[in-house]
Amino acid sequence: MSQPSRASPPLKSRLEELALFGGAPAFEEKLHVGRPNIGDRERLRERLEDILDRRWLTNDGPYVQEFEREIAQRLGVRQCVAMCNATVALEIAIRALELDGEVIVPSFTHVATAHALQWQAITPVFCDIAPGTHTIDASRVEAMITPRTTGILGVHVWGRPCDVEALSVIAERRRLKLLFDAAHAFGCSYRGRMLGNFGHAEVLSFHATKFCNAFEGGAVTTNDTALAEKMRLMRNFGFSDYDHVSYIGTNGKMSEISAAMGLTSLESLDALIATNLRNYRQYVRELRDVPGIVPIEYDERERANFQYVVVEVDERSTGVRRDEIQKILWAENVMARRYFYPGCHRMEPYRSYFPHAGLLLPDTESLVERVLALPTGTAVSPRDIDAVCQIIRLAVAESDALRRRMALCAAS
Ligand code: T4K
Repeated sequence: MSQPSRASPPLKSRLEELALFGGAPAFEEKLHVGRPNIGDRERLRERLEDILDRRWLTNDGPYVQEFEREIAQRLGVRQCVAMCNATVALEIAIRALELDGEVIVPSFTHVATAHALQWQAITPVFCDIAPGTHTIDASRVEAMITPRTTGILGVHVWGRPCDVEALSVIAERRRLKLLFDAAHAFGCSYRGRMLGNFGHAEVLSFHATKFCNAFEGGAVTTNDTALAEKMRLMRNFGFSDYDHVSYIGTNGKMSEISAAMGLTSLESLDALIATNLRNYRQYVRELRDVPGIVPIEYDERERANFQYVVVEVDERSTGVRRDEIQKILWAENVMARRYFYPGCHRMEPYRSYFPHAGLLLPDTESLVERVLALPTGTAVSPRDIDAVCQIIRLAVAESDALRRRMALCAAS
């Protein structure tokens, strides 16, 4: 796998050196949170030649079928239905499960989760998160159920599993469908079993920025074979045979080139996870003693892909706000991200539909002000991480002087 061959970024030790105050940016090029991991280029080229030779470019081609078999086998799940991306995969799973009316979903997620419901005129009912987990608070789900509720859509944010057991119990007792957005969670487990096996179905993403990418791609996994068959038809306009349509459908097909990239990524999976883990551990080590900067933890008993390095910024201890740290980092070309600010409920159309939703989402509203995702993946070197952490350390150590300078800059 390709490693960056850039010059080492400087380690800054004085406020004057920060780019925000006139210093040269630590990075000449933007350091992104999730640049695509590129696997074995030669294997990808070979597969591309195969595709061209076969002249079979999409529509359930041989590489798509191989990709589906590989995913299903790795997850120990009966069925994997590959799709063009996770958003369409969510939409198809939602329709195949016949969700309707209202579905309970966290607001702390990518807006794709809520949109996949609203796109089909289903109302997303936003539930708060359990603060330490960043995932939907199962103990608050029941209070959100109304006669119109047909399902629960949990999200395994950062690849850390939701409280699957509690949600399954509620779904069963209240006769609701249970779907998981596992866009972040390929390669992660819950109580030793791979995510992708739970609820009625789970949805994976293989987008370019995901640690295992297919350029664009997604999949629905399920142990329900009839449901999988229905989704296979739905992703192909509902065609069950030439000239015969069984369901309303769409075009959710994965192309052969995406499957080729997906298969190539899968061959590097262990190395990708090892790189993510190395990066995560370095961040944890280097930020351990910085007051108020708290990296999220991954349960050591579970399998994880470590594709996100996320810190919570506690302003009371850092003396500097999350947004100020982000501003400093962006000036250095470190494109740290505030995922999932400001929460789906504060994005359109939801903020207009439910202007008071935030009243029921205190932990989400607090979390969106604190999280910051930091660059990781194979495009980020240990020296890059050194430089990023040094900038954060400097900002916190000099927080008073920093804020004074920032205020002066804003005033001038
Ligand atoms: N559910 C959840 C919980 C999700 O997080 C997501 C997507 C979905 C559903 C929907 O999955 P898909 O339909 O996409 O399969 C990125 C991804 O685009 C998005 O897929 C992902 N979640 C989200 C967490 O991260 P952004 O807002 O960061 O923007 P984007 O894609 O421009 O990428 C970030 C940075 O990476 C860019 O600033 C530049 C760099 N980049 C990006 C691409 C695409 C590259 O260097 N090369 C590239 O090819 O959303």
